[in-house]
Amino acid sequence: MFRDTLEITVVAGHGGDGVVSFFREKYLPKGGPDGGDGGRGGSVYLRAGSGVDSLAKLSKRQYKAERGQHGKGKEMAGRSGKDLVIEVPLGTRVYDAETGELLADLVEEGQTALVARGGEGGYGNAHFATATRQAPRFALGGLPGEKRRLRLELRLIADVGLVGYPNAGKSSLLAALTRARPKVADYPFTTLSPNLGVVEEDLERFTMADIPGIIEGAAEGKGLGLDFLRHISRTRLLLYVLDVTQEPAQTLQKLRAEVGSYDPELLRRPSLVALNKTDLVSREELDEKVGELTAAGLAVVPTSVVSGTGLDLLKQTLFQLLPQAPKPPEEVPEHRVEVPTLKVEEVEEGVFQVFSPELERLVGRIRGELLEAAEWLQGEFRRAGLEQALQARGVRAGDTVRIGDLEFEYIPEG
Ligand SMILES: Nc1nc2c(ncn2[C@@H]2O[C@H](COP(=O)(O)OP(=O)(O)OP(=O)(O)O)[C@@H](O)[C@H]2O)c(=O)[nH]1
Ligand SMILES: [Mg+2]
Repeated sequence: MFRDTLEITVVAGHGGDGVVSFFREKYLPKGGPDGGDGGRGGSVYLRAGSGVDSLAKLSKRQYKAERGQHGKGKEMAGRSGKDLVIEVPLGTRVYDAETGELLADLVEEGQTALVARGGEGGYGNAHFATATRQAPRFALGGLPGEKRRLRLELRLIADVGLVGYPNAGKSSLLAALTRARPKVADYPFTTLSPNLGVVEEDLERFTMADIPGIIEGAAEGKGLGLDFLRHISRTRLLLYVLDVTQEPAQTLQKLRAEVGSYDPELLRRPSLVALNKTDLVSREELDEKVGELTAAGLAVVPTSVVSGTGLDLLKQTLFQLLPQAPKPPEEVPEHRVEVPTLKVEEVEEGVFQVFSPELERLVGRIRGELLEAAEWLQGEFRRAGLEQALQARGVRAGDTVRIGDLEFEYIPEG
């Protein structure tokens, strides 16, 4: 089965907690703090590999990376969670399913995207020991891993895309020019999913994609429709395959109308016509049809897969045209930037609440004695710019400041 769109949920591992622990040994009543850090949670990655040819193998709805282990005494850090790498086909685009944002476009072998970052592990109490704070009875909890719903969309990557009505001989051409063996049969919609082949000559090569036949209304979803037009959107050259016995000039016009209503840019892409099944018409009829098509402004190569005529010329023409064909335009994934926000509001007279997801989360991560962590937290608050924010809001010495569960009296620096 071929699948070209899919939604999955990826969940990175939770970070392990740091622990509160003190060194203990016989005859040594009071040892120093030795609580180890928690391990980082595993992240989830998508990696493009040519061994995967469809999204169908991704059968699970949810993919979860391992969590990080908690720290232990004797300053033993918890083990990090294993990363999870999901293999996807070349040409997979990755969108955030909720926002629609393009996160990655995996077009090269081995290209990898981080789609859910593992949660950071927390510090054990050993981390917080200083000359003046020799026995901290607090540690930091691990952070949750990122969770995201993804929409995956496969767009084949090929140099040449075969476009034509059903039964025109697209799959036959692919089979004649490459080692691919797509199904060929004398009825429309034989091809239900795209096929890729490689055309080779000496050291040169290009790839060719055969997609299901396109009919009028495809751009609005008729026939196998839109889904497959997407696959030609990344080809450098469109090869229109026309059956010489089926009104080729009109057919070309209708095909181009469909392609253009899907994406007008595709009409400006380098194109060529293979006028196929020439074994079925007389020399005169062929000349007449070629004349009509040439008038439409596209170069025409008459071919017959049955007799083999024109196949070599078609191949040579494609080799000639391709170097000039530009790479199709790429949408560049937007860069995600997180801006930390920090707001201070006076909730009652002399009492100020700090709204900052970053700082609230930090306070929420404290394990053990919250008050003992206050001094260390102050350093973190300073780095986050809390001092300036409080002063800007007019907080004065002696006022009460609240962040999450923590409440303290404000004493200006210095
Ligand atoms: N006489 C003749 N028949 C051909 C030629 N090329 C293909 N055919 C026949 O035309 C029929 C359709 O060929 P396919 O290659 O399956 O056509 P297609 O365009 O891939 O069709 P869909 O996958 O349905 O869109 C088959 O019976 C082929 O044998 C040709 O050059 N001459
Ligand atoms: Mg076919």
